[in-house]
Amino acid sequence: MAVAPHNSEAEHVVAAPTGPLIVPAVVAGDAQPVLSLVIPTLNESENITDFLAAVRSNLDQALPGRYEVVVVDDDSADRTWEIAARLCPTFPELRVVRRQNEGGLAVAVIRGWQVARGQILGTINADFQHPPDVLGRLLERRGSADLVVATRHGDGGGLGDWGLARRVSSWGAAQIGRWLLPQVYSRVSDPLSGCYLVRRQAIAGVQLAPLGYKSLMELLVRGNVGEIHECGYEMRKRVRGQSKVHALHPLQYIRHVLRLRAAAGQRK
Ligand SMILES: Nc1nc2c(ncn2[C@@H]2O[C@H](COP(=O)(O)OP(=O)(O)O)[C@@H](O)[C@H]2O)c(=O)[nH]1
Ligand SMILES: [Mg+2]
Repeated sequence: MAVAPHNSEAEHVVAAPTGPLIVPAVVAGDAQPVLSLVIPTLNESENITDFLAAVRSNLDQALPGRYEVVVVDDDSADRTWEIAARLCPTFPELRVVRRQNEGGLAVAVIRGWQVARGQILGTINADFQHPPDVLGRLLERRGSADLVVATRHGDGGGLGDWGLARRVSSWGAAQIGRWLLPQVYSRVSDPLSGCYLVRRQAIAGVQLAPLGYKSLMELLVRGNVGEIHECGYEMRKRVRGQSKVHALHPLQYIRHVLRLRAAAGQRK
């Protein structure tokens, strides 16, 4: 009789949820961490081990024993998911989702929250552009808010040493957003941020439908987000690996903003 090979990485990898993009209000089971932090990844083999170590040391200080980290990897060719899964036996708070039938950064984040068990849901990039120590500051700033956003535009925030092209495209994206979604920009200084914490109840049960990179705008339009706090951070330059932004992303962003504008009109 053939014996299946023992594959310890595979044991720790969870399949991505499918179906509607709805975060459940109620979490089954006994394991109920306070915070579930989702880290979306695509070909981050050069960053993932060090980044998870940095997240771990920050969260071990801020919320010892009361958090989980969920890596949502899009079946990366460089096997980021496998590298992350190898850390699971020594990092019990870590879970790894391998997503094989779907793409898109914003959707990846929501898929992670669908398997998350915490009452506070969060996300941060894996490339160190958001400094991992922002996590402790976000938790401190949260207070009674539904949402706390790491922002480049205020309170010690900044773009670091971003190149001119990136500054211009980021400025352009913000101008389009300000024009088409003024109600979002009046509430948050940086709705394009990819690092924030949101209370599960503020988005539970809501059908989400983001396109492309930006998940926060989606929550601000479709969710039931009340009080919002912000926390400034200086965005760093990516040192290892490559940005996955490509030529089609600006178009996808505009389509997403237009879709949200229509959704916001219907909610009025
Ligand atoms: N799961 C998933 N993660 C992604 C995808 N695109 C980018 N990422 C991750 O999202 C984060 C931000 O992506 P990045 O390419 O650095 O965007 P940039 O900072 O705007 O250049 C990183 O952790 C990436 O690995 C995607 O399509 N799926
Ligand atoms: Mg990046």
